[in-house]
Amino acid sequence: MRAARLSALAAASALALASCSADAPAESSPTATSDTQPGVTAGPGGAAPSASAPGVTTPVTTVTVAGTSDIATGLAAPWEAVFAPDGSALVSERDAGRILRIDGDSATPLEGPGAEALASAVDATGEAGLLGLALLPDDPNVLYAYLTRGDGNAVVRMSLDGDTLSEPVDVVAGIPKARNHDGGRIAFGPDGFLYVATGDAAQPDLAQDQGSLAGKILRVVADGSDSDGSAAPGNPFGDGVWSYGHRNVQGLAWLPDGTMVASEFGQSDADELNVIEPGANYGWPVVEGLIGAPDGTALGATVDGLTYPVAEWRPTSASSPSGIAATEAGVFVASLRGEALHWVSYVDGVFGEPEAIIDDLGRVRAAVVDGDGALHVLTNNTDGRGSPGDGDDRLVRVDLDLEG
Ligand SMILES: [Ca+2]
Repeated sequence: MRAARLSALAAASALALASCSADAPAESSPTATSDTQPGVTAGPGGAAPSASAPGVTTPVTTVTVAGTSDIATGLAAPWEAVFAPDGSALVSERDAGRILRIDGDSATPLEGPGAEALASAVDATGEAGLLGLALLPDDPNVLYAYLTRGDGNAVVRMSLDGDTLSEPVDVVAGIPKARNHDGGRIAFGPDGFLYVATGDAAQPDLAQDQGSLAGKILRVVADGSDSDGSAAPGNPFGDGVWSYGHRNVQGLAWLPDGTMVASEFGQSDADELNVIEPGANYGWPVVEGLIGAPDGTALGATVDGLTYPVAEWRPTSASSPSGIAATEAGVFVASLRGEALHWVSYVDGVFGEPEAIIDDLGRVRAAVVDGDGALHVLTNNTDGRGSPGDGDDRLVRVDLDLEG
């Protein structure tokens, strides 16, 4: 076994970041812009050595956390972070309907007609609000957002000129909403189409209803044109649906071999990590995890038309998974009630048992990889369900040791 550790430079950098943020109380942190939101501070960011440094031995069989460092603190109910090519991060704040740009030491709210429209339209009750974000891969000045509005959940598109958002245009509207189970993650797949994770809107039978957008993963055209939101070519049913039978999906990612994975909240007995295949039925509300499956059903199997998860957590207090990231090291899962970052190995196409590699950040909402391959997480302790600590909520860089 060969250890593929981060370079000495990376380790030194992580230590420097950690000591710097520890030494810099919020009120004395530099603020680069006059409209930087008080209370939100951004720590040292900038170019960072990759966590997936060349020379990593794959498959990765052991992952440990070498260190963590705050990139931004003082966030209010953050839900998603996406990284722009310039290294800055856009972070959605669920309840305010606000998007912040974290860039070096500054945390600047986006402004303009789009920002005003999001803040006024957002219907943030329970788990609903401004949720997922995605930048168009071919043009990072085009931003997609998933939000709960009066008329349901919707995906909208805006253009981004500096920190100014244009008026939103609907991409997908009419996704059933509820106080809970709103899905909300959006992500571009390696095929260039936009995948949209929805929830069952607390109406479980909608997950099996082919005519409803609830309890689905959708796959739609999103290229910044008038075609946005139309069914992507090759979809299994000729409409926007890619997979169904989901209770509440909030994590979407692709492994380096193209395998699509999604996290899913269970009712109370079993949370799920699923491999997503087009047209597959993931079983809700007929089954939850492997519970209800015929005796002997294996993880990842498809039996009697239902596809079962490749990994489970029992009971749901062990995880309650939201965002996920996938790298050559496997899958990283942000766990809310489980108050952890879980890692699921992926070796020769086989997923391992979930393992908590971070358990001291409280609730974790998102796991994201930046343009250099470095893993980041968003904490989720300020939305009323957690116990906020100093600096919460935070965008945290996670440096990993990988062994294979
Ligand atoms: Ca299922």
